[in-house]
Amino acid sequence: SSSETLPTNSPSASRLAPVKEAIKALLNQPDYDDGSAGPVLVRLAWHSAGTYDAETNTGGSNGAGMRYEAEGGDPANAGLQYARAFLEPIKASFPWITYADLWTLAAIVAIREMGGPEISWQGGRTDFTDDSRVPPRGRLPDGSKGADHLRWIFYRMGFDDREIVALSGAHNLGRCHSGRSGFEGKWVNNPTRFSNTYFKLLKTHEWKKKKLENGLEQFIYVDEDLDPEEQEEETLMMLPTDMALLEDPSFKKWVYKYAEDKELFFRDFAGVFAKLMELGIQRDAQGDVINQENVEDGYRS
Ligand code: CCH
Repeated sequence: SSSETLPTNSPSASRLAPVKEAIKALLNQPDYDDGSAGPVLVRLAWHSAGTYDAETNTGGSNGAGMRYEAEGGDPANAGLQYARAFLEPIKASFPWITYADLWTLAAIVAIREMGGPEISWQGGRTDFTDDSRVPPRGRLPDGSKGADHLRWIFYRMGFDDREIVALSGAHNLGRCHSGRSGFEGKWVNNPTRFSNTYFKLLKTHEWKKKKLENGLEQFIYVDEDLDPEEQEEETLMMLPTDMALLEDPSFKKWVYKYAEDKELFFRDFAGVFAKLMELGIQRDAQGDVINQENVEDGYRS
């Protein structure tokens, strides 16, 4: 039976199936951004996990601390309230699933639905019941910085250079919003389709530095062959941290490989995103989560 192959505090496949269907059904959001909730759901999961600090074993995808102001109100998490709001009806329909599991599962379902790889996922996360274990602010990356900053942030989580570049490929999805991060625009023309286009564009286009009205600097590409109106619509962007992947030889190598080999990128991304979703979670030999409290009884059925 499934109880022999699945961790006992992770929801069973049959229990998860309708939750996954419900996530798929909410992705199409004609009035939101580029018509999909997918990209912002992926960012929610990433920011929920990307607070991990390996040395102190704090932060990570357990707890769903962004429900509390201490974490949710971090300017780095601006806009992620939309992602959480998209998922509220699902939480209401399936109250047995924890927020921490729902947020990570939603990203995995969304990536697959947007044409990305199948990513393995295990449940069993619990939700904090107060904000006492919410990680300190300042652990998420700052887009205006360079390669040293990327290493500082991602080495802290336990990732290496190849993994940093693979993870950055998530910027195939979604966009920057001037009212959230202060940056503006999308990385690729079809930002709701998961692919390696981000790496191809990073490698081939000529990116020009542009100072925004708010003082932030980003890089843009304008197709000079288009008429002015189309140029406005089709302007693409890169963050300084995205450009840092080109400037640093050990990062650049992987940008070029992923630009040329979509399958390699998909394989690496699937592995590294699964690893990201597991940050801060300890499991025993059976895959049971061992460092969580309050696992609901429902998870054991
Ligand atoms: Fe990112 N990201 N990200 N990012 N990100 C932004 C948007 C998305 C950085 C900065 C930004 C990852 C890594 C980094 C997504 C996934 C990932 C924005 C715009 C900034 C700024 C936010 C806004 O204005 O709404 C920096 C710096 C790094 C350093 O490496 C990683 C890793 C992932 C996932 C694996 C996704 C998806 C978005 C689009 C969100 C949306 O709302 O469309």
